[in-house]
Amino acid sequence: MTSHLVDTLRARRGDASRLFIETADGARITYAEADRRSAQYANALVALGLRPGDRLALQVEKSVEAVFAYLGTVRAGGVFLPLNTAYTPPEVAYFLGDAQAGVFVCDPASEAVLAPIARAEGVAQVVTLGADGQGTLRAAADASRTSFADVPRGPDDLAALLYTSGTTGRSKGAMLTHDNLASNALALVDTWRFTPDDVLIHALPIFHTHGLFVAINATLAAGSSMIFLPKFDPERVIALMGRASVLMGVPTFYVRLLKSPNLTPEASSHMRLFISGSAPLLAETHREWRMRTGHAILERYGMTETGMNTSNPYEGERLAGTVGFPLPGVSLRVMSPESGEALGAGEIGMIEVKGPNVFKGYWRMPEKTAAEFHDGWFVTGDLGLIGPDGYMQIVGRGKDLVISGGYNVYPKEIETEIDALPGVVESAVIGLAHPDFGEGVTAVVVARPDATLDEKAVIDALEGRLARYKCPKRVIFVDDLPRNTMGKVQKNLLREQYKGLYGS
Ligand code: MLC
Ligand code: AMP
Repeated sequence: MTSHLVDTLRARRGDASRLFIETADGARITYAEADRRSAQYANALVALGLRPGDRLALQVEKSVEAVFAYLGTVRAGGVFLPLNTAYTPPEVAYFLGDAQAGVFVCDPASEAVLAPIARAEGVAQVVTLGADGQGTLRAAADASRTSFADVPRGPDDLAALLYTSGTTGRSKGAMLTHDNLASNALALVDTWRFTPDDVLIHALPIFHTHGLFVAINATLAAGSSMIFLPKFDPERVIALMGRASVLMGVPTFYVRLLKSPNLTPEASSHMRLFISGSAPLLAETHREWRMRTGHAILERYGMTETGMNTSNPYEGERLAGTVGFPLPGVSLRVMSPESGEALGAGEIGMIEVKGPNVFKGYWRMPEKTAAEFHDGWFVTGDLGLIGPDGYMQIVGRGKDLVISGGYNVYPKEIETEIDALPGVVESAVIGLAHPDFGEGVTAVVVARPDATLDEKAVIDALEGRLARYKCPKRVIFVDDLPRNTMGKVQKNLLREQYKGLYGS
């Protein structure tokens, strides 16, 4: 047995002297170099004590070294646990403790704050990696051998643990196996017709499924290359289109690109594919993009727990407002919440998924895992329908979730923090249409009559406790929250009442 994911990603790539990554400052890394560098990281991690199955948590800025750390972890048989750089120290402490991470990699600038926290959570080794690619982990890798015998791992062994917040309680770690990632990468390469000649503009963060597995694993599996940008910058992306072929983005990317006068048919004529996902792409954005560039954006649908589930067709019509068809090997059904029966075409219900892409369960949460599976199908929490033509549409969410710029924000987590503030009676957090982020996190707060709270005080109080993107963009004060006869807050009424708040 060898490493299932590593072997799958290598199987079709061909000539190792081909380019894998070009960085923003022009460095060019071949596949052969990536093999050597990831071997050095694997050796360094083993020397640090990482054993097969151990979790390596990492909260670092985007860099090629972080990609090597990902590949090195998997080659060493470890479980990769990337953390959003926006997470605050209390949030990081929870993930490290819950995952029982053996190694934590952080930015050198955060080491003084995070190393004691990590040690208090039982992490044995804390090493660093900065945005410039330097740090103690890098130094250890540089001093290590450039060859490594990949630790044998089978299809069902864990390769990654990705945390996703929940509608109740704390975040859950989604256990992703080697085959979850491998099968999804191959399905995407085939569906999107990736070839070794493709050049992907990589402008997404690499701590979530989209930028890490969809973008990087598909590139590796196809033996193609990517231009690796530290962050999304619309003008830079447009300037690169002349020598790239694919862009993967969240809807906010497309909304911001459309604002540039430099987005023209000529600027985008070298590109063959624009892909959008992680949040709903407005049909209006799809239409506008087609008018401005001549390209139809290909929208797909996925989740942390499942990787990618559906995609609009590469050939054939990419229908605005739909997420297309199940990927090869993946099955979807739409279930009636009342009868629990599968619904027919056009009927709205809960989307459930089955396939090699579906995760193994939530880390150390067997009850939560059991509650989210229904006869072996994973219950997504998304509401949708399958049209008569087979295209799937997502029409809403059965889960209380706001998606802002492609990041998930669970209202319960924000409400808990707001409710704990002095002077707050209760709160309801909702998502309202936002012209840039798709949805804007908005807090509706009932304050005690004697409280002197204002909008800024609430937002400032959340800073340091919650990642910035989770903080409300606006706070509205009300006397009471609307409730139904069961006493449940009627968020739909609040969303209706404040729908124009962000002016879209
Ligand atoms: C940044 N900010 C956000 C935000 N991103 N606020 C709300 N929602 C967001 N998504 C805030 C910051 O906290 C900061 O606030 C201010 O905006 C500027 O920060 P920035 O870092 O300069 O932001 P910017 O670079 O403009 O980032 C916006 C963005 C980024 C859209 C480019 O959020 C992004 O890359 N999103 C992609 C998310 C993603 O990869 N999702 C995939 C999840 S996987 P302040 O107050 O401090 O000034 C998944 C499965 C699937 O969902 O199907 O793919
Ligand atoms: P995450 O937990 O970050 O992986 O987010 C997954 C959720 O993002 C899904 O359950 C959907 O609600 C949403 N999502 C992803 N892609 C799309 C899409 N194309 N359209 C609508 N919602 C999407």
